[in-house]
Amino acid sequence: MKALSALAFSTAWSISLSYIATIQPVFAALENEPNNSFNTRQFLPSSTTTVNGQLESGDVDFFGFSNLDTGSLFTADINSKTIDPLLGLLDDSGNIQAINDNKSDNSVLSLLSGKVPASGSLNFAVSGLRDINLIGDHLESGSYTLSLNTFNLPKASTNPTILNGGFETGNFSDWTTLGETTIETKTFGSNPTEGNYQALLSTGNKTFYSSIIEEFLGLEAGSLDNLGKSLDPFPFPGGQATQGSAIQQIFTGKAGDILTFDWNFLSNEEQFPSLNDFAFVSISSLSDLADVLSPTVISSTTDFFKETGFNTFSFKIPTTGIYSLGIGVTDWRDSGTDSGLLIDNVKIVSVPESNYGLSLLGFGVLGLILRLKSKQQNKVKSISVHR
Ligand SMILES: [Ca+2]
Ligand SMILES: [Ca+2]
Ligand SMILES: [Ca+2]
Ligand SMILES: [Ca+2]
Repeated sequence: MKALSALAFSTAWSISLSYIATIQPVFAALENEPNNSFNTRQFLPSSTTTVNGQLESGDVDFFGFSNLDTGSLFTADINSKTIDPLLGLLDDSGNIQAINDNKSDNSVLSLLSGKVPASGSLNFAVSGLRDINLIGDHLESGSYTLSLNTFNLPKASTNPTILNGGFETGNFSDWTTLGETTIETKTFGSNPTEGNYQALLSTGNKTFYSSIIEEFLGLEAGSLDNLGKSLDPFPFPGGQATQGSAIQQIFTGKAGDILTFDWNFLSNEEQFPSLNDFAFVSISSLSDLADVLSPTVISSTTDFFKETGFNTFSFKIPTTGIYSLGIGVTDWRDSGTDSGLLIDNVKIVSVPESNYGLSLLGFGVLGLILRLKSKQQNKVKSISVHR
C-alpha cells in the first residue's frame, strides 16, 4: 500500500513538474485529498490559476481561491478528457451560489462566471454530472483541470466612426466584447453579408449574467429583464434574463447619418413561450432584434437548429455626438439551451448635406409607417396571447 501510494505520488509529482515546466510556471497547483466538503476544502496559494485534480466515483473536490481583486470578473472552467464534470460555486459560508453541469449544447464540460465578491474569495466544488447538491452522487472517475481566469470589466474607448464593422480583420479589434464571442466564416453554415468574416455571439460556453452585461453596455440595471418581459406572453415576476454575450463599440456619430448592421438570430430553443431567448441592440435606447417566438424563425444549416435569416437594423443618428452601440443575445428564464446571433456589415451611411432635409422628410414618413406597422404587430401579438 505504502509503495503504491508513493508511486502514485511520484507519478503525480512528475506530471505536475512537467506541467509546471511547459505551461504555467508558477500558478498551477496539484489537488490534495481529503477535500470532500466545504469545511475541508483545499485552500490554494495566492495567484493559483490552475488546479490539476483527480475525481473518483462518489468524490467531490472543494477548493478555495483567495486574494482576488474584489469586483473583477471571473470565469472558472473544468477541462477533462475522461470525466463528465459538474462545477459548483459556494459563498464563504458554504451555501451553493451556482451550479453548471454542461457549459453549452455541444459540451458536457462545465463553466461558471461572475464577479469576485467583497471577501476576494471564490469557493468551487468539482463533481460529476448531475450531482447538483455536491454530495458525490455520481460515478465519474478520471483527471481534470480547473482553471480560474480573472479580469476587469472591459471598457471601450471612443472611435472616430464605426471601425472594423465587417470584422474583416478576422478578429474583434476596435470592438469590446464580453462573453462567448467568435469570428466565423461561411463554413459556419450562414454566409457573411459582407466580405469573409462575421461575428457570432452565443448564450452557451463563456457567458455572463445579464446584470454584468448591463453594466458592460452601460444599460440601466434590470433593463434586459424588462425587455424580455415585454416579449414573453406569460411573464413571471422577478428577473428572468439569465446569461448571455455582447459586443460594444463607442463612436462619434454625425446628425443625420444612418447606422446599419445585418443580424441573424439563431436558436436551439423550442418555440416554448417561457424560454424565449432574445437578441437585442442598444443605441440611445434598448430594443429587441428577435426572439425564439419571432414568426420568421426557420430551420438552420448552422450549428443551431433554427434561425431568422439575415435582417438589417437601422438607426438614424439624431444629433452629432458620442454613441454607444451594444449588440447582444441572452438566455431567458434558464440557461439550458443555447441561442446565438450572427452580426456583420456594421456601418455608417453618411447622408450628404444637400439631401439631408429631404432624407429627414423621407425618414419621417418611414418612421410613421414603421410605427403604424409596429402598432399592428403589437395588436397581433396581444391577440395571439389571448388565443
Ligand atoms: Ca475529493
Ligand atoms: Ca457535465
Ligand atoms: Ca464581414
Ligand atoms: Ca436558452
